[in-house]
Amino acid sequence: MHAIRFRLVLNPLVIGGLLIVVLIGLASSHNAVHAATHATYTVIAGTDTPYGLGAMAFGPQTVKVHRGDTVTWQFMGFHNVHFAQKPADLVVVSQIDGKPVPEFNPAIAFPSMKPGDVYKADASSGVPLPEPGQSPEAALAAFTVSVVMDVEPGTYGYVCDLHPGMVGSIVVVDDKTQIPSPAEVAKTGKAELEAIIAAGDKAYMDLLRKFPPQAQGDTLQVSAGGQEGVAAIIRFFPESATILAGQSVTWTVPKGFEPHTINLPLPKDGRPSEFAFMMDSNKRPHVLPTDVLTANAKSGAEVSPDGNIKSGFLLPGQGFTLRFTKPGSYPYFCALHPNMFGTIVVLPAEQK
Ligand SMILES: [Cu+2]
Repeated sequence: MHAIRFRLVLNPLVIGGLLIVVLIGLASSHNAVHAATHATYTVIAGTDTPYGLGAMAFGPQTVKVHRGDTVTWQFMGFHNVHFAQKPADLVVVSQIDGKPVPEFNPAIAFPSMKPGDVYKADASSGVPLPEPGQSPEAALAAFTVSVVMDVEPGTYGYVCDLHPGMVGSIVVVDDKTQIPSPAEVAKTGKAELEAIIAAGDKAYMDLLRKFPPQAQGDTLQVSAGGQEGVAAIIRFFPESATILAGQSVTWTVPKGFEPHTINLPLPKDGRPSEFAFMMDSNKRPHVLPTDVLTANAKSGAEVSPDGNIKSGFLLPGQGFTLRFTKPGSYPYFCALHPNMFGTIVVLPAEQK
């Protein structure tokens, strides 16, 4: 497998894409043929805007189908589909070649179903990973997940493992029950997601007002991301700010879906990979976090003269504080989210 040479860049979830392609290529016959009477319903998985706001929801959240109908997911953001009641752990510690190693959960990274399979409890779709040279957008567009609901009438819940709280359900009803058409379902799904984005837009403005770019007292408060219901905003508020030498910055990750990191300085040669792909001696694939996700500083630390700080994973609800004693400009980034940047400008203490 020459694929093991690639190190994947981009998003934390941009992992093992190569393998997925290989697996799907090997396994899938793409020959799900259904009776003409069976309908196909499309559910939209998330919606990401170019300005960092995303809807962490399936639209529509609930879709009714008849037995034998197909449900297809159209991915408009980085998500997966897992037929389970609760999400799997994102990172697990595995024995790899006799050593305990934290790795991106293979149950999430790699698919256990292929397009056109009949529903099976606990099956999961894998994640929409770019192949080398492919853009994340192209990877999303090419990512196909569909399932034939040839199962007893009832409610079948599913989750996105990447965004705990992002849940959907498929209700299978008997043939006599009238249900909305695929076109109506598509319209409902779009409207549900638009409403989430609209609420997120409003929250975005509120965050700009709520987090001014100066310290209050001796500490500048920065919101690492924003959250409004199931809308997530992948930006720092404020993105740039000015403090005085000796003051601190506290980043807080709002309760919600998205973890972040605080890393400084900016990398010299492009974005570092946050995960690396490897094969163990049994030829099993693994996706391992790299050094950029490994903490080298504790909250409360003073920024060293070379300014090399890595917070490690900051989970929703967690905070991280740094004290800046030396004047200068300190750009930083989140190692999990491309385009998530901020800058702290530190002025000498006597001036403002
Ligand atoms: Cu982030």
